[in-house]
Amino acid sequence: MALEGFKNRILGSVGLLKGKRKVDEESVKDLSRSLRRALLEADFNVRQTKEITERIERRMLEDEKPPGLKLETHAMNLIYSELVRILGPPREIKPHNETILMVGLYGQGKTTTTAKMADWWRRRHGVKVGVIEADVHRPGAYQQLCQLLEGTNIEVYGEPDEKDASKIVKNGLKKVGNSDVVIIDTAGRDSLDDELRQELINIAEIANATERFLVIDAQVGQAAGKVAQTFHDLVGVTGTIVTKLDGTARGGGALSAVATTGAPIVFVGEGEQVKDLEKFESDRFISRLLGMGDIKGLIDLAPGDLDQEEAMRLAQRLMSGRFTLTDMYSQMEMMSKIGTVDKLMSHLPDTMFGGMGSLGRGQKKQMQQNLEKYRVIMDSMTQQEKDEPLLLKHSRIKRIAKGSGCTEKEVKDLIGQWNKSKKMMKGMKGDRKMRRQMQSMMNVDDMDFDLG
Ligand SMILES: Nc1nc2c(ncn2[C@@H]2O[C@H](COP(=O)(O)OP(=O)(O)OP(=O)(O)O)[C@@H](O)[C@H]2O)c(=O)[nH]1
Ligand SMILES: [Mg+2]
Repeated sequence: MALEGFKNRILGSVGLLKGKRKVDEESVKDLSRSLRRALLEADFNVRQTKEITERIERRMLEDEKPPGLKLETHAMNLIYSELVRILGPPREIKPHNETILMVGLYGQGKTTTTAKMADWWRRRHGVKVGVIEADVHRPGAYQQLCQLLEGTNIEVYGEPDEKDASKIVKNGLKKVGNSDVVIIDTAGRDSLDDELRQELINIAEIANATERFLVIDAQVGQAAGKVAQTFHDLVGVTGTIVTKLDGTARGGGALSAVATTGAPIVFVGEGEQVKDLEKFESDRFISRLLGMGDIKGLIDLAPGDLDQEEAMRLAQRLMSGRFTLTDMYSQMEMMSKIGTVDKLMSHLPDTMFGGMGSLGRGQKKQMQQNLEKYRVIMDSMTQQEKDEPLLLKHSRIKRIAKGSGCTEKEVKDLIGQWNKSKKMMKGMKGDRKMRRQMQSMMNVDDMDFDLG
C-alpha cells in the first residue's frame, strides 16, 4: 500500500549513501532527487516537497554528523526531523467557547470520533460538552451517538425524524450551545453531490464553528490529499483527525491531507472504544510511519496502575536481551497489563521480534492466546526452572504439563518460543546499529546485553 511504499522509498533514498564515509555534493543531490520522488508520490505538494528536500540538502552539507553515526543513519535522522517539523507542533484546542464541525467521507469514523472527543474533554478538562447529531442520511446515527456516550452525562441533541440538517443544528445550538465545547457530527459523503455540498455549506454557516475537523481513515492513503482539498474548499478545514491507526495502516495518507490543507493533525483514533483517542504528537507519528518504533509510546501506554519506573524496566528488559523464562514471564504479565499485543506491537520497531510489528491480525490474535497459555504453564514451574529453562528435560516437562493441564507439546512450544526469542536477542546484540538506535531511544549510555 501507499504507506509501505513511502517508507521503502525513504529507506531506498537513504540507502544510496551506504558505504559512503563522507558527504559529497553529488550523493546529496542523489539523495535529494530520490527523496523528492518519494514525497511527491506520497502526495506531498510541490511546494512542500521542495521545502523539505532543500532543507535536507542543506543540512546534509552543513550540519555536523555526530561521530560514530553512519551517514545513512544521519540522513534518516534529518529526514525524520524535517517530517516532524512539517507536521507542525501539536495543535492546542482550548476547551472553552469551541464549536467543532466534523466532516469527512463515509465511514471514516466521524460519529465515533465525535463521541471520543466529547468524552476526552469531559474527562481531561472536566468541561461541559454538548453534542449535536446532524447526520440526516445515515439511519440510526442519533442512536449510535447516544449509545457511544451512554453513561457519560454528555448531552446529545438529535431529531431522528427530521430531514433538514440545518434545522437540527439551529435547534441543537439553542439547546446545548452554552456548553464549553459543542461538537457537531455530519453525514458521511461517498462522493460529494451538489445536494450534499449545499447541505454541508449550510450547516457550516449556521454553526459558525470555531473549528472544522476533517476525519480521515488511516487506510485512505494517497487519495487523502484530494479528499482533503474537496472539504477544504467547502468549509475551510482547520484540523485533521486520523482514525483506525490501530489497524495495519500507518497513516501516511494523513500526511498528504495535512500537506494539502495545512491543517495539523489534532487527534488520532486507535480503536473502536470511546477511550481509544490520543492527542497527536508528530514525533511519535513519524517514527511509527518510518518503522522506527517508539519506546516512549510504549511507556506512555502503561495505564495508571503501572508505575513508570516499572514500565521503564520492562522496556529496558525488552531491549537488554536478558532472557530467562522469569524475564519473559514478567514481560508477559506486563504486556497483558499494558493492553493488547496489537497495540504494543505497533509501538515497537519493525525489526524487533523478527518483524512482529508487521504481523497480520490473525497472527497477533494467535500470539495473544499463546501468552495466556504460557502463563498457565509457567505457573506450574519452580522458580529454578524459570531461571534456568535449560533444566527443562523430559520428566520435568511431563510434570509441568500435568500440573498446568496442558499437553507436553504445549510446554515444549513455550520452551521453543523462549529459545527463539533468546536467539533473536542475541542477533540484536550483534547488530550495533540497532543497539545504538535503542540506546538513543531510551536515553541510556550503554546497555547490558547479558545473554549468558
Ligand atoms: N479500529 C477502529 N475502528 C474505528 C475507529 N474509529 C471508528 N472506527 C469504526 O469505523 C466504523 C465507522 O465509524 P463511524 O464513526 O460510524 O464512521 P462515520 O464517519 O460516522 O460513518 P458515516 O456516518 O456512515 O459516514 C465503525 O465500525 C467504528 O467502530 C478507530 O480509530 N479504530
Ligand atoms: Mg456517522
